[in-house]
Amino acid sequence: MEPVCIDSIILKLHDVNAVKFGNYKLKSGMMTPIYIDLRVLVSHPSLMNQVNTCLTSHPSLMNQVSSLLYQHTQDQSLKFDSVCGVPYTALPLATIICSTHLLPMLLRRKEAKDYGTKQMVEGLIHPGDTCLIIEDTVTTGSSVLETAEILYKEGLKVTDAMVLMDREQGGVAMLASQGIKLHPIISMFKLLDVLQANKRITQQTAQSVRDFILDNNTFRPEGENGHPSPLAKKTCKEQDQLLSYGARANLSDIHPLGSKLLRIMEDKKSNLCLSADVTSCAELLELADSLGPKICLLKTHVDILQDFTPAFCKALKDLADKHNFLIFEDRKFADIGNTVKHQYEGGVFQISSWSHLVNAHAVPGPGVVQGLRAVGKPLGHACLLIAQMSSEGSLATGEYTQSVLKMAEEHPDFVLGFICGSKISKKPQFIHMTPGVQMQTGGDSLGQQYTNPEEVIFTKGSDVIIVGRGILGASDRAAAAESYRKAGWEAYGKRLGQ
Ligand code: 5BU
Repeated sequence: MEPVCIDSIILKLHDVNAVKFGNYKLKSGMMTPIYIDLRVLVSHPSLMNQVNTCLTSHPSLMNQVSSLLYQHTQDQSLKFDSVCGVPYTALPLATIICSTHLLPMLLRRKEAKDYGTKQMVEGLIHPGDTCLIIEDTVTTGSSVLETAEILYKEGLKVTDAMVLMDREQGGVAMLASQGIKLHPIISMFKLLDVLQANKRITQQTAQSVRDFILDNNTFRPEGENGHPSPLAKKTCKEQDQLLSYGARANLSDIHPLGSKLLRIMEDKKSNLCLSADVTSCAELLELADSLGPKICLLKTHVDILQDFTPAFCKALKDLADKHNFLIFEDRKFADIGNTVKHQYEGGVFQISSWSHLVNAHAVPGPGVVQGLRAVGKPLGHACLLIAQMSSEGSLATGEYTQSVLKMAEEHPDFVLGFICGSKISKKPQFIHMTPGVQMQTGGDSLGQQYTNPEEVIFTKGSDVIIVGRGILGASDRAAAAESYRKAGWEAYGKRLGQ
C-alpha cells in the first residue's frame, strides 16, 4: 500500500468529521481528547453509492476504506473462509468487502431474537471454518474479542482481525494474548502526524493526544516467562478490571466523592478500610491517628461508643483531614425515606454532619435512597447499597442482589457503590467494598465469614477490603494494618497485571 493512500484517507476522514478533537467518552467510560467516529461514513450517501473498488482519483470513501482493508488481507496472505463485521459500524465495510470480492459474510447479532431461530450469528455456518473479523476502531480490543467469542460458540475459528483505526491503547496486545492477530490500517500516531503535517491540528493538540494515548494503555504485557498473565486470559467482560483506581477517578460520570476516594486510594496506595469497632471515643481517635496514614477509609459504628459526644465527631473529622481518609458510618439504614432522613440528619449522632459515606439496605425500596439523598447530596455525601453480606445464611443473594444493582444504577447521583462479597457491577464508576476480610479464612462463632485480601481484590474483583478484628485483635495494630494494606495493594497490582 502506498503511504500516500493512507495519508489521503486520513485527511478525508478528517474532512467528513470522522476524527473529532474535544472531550469524549469511550465505551469503557474513559474520557478521551480524540474520538474516531466512523459511523459518519454512512451519512455520506454520495460517497457510499459510488461504486469503485480501486483507489482512483475520486473513489468513494467507504469503498476506499473497504479496499484498503481487503488489500491488506491480500498483502498479508490471510486465509479465511468468511468475513464478519463487528456491529454496527463495521457492518457496511464487511458488506462491501464481501459483495465486491464474492466472499461469504456472517452477520453477528447484538442480541438474540426472541422469536424464530434465536441465532446469534446469521449466514451459512460451517464449523471448523476460519472467519475474518472486520472492525472500524479498536481501543481495548474487547468488541473484537466479544465477536470472536460468539463465533467460537458456533464452532468457527478466528485467527485474524482487520481494523481501520487502532487507537494504540493496548488492543493489539490484548487480542494477541487471546490468539487473535489484529491488523491495523491506520494507527493513532500516524493519524496525528498526518493531521499535524497538513496543519489540520496544532502541534499542541497532537502532543496532548499523544500524551493521553501513552498514559492510557489498557493492557499490561505478558508475564516474564512469556506466557500470558492470568489477567491476559480474562474475557472482554472483565476488561474493566484493568482500569486503575486513578483512571476510574477521572471517569465523567463518577460520583465526586467516589472520585475523591479513588484518588486517595491511588495516592496512599491503600485499598484498606479500617472497621474501627471499638467502644471508647479515645481509643477510636487513637486508632484514627495512628493507622490513618495506612487507610483510605475509616468505618464506624457510632452507636457502639459508650462515651459519644459531638466533640468526638469534630476530632474525627480533623484526623480524617490530617491523614487524608474518608469516614464511613456503617449505619445500615433500612426504613422509609422520611424516617431515614431524620435518622441521618438528626438525633444524638447527627451522622450527616461528620460522615462522608453511609450505607443502606435496599429492602424498603428506592425511598430509602431518596430520603438519604435529600439530606446528604447537598453536603456532597454519598451512600453505598448493601448488595450482599458476609454473614452465613444472608438473604441478600441472587435476584435481591440484582435488584440492588438496579437501584444503584437508578440513583448514580447519590449511590457510589456497594457492600458486597465480589464485584457485581461492570460499571467502573461504582466502587465495591467487602467486609469479612482476614488473612486466615474461616469465621467467628456468630456467623461472620472471612475471605483473604487476595481473594477479595484479585479473584472477586472488589475494590476495598474492610478489616476489623484482623487488625483490632492484633498485638501490634500498626503492623497488622500495614500487612493488610500491603496485601490489598499487591492483590490490586496483580489484578492490573503488574
Ligand atoms: P470484622 O471484625 O472484620 O469481622 O468486622 C467487620 C465489620 O464489617 C463489622 O463492623 C460489621 O458490622 C461490618 N459488616 C460485615 O462484617 N458484614 C457485612 O455484610 C456488613 C458489614 Br454490610
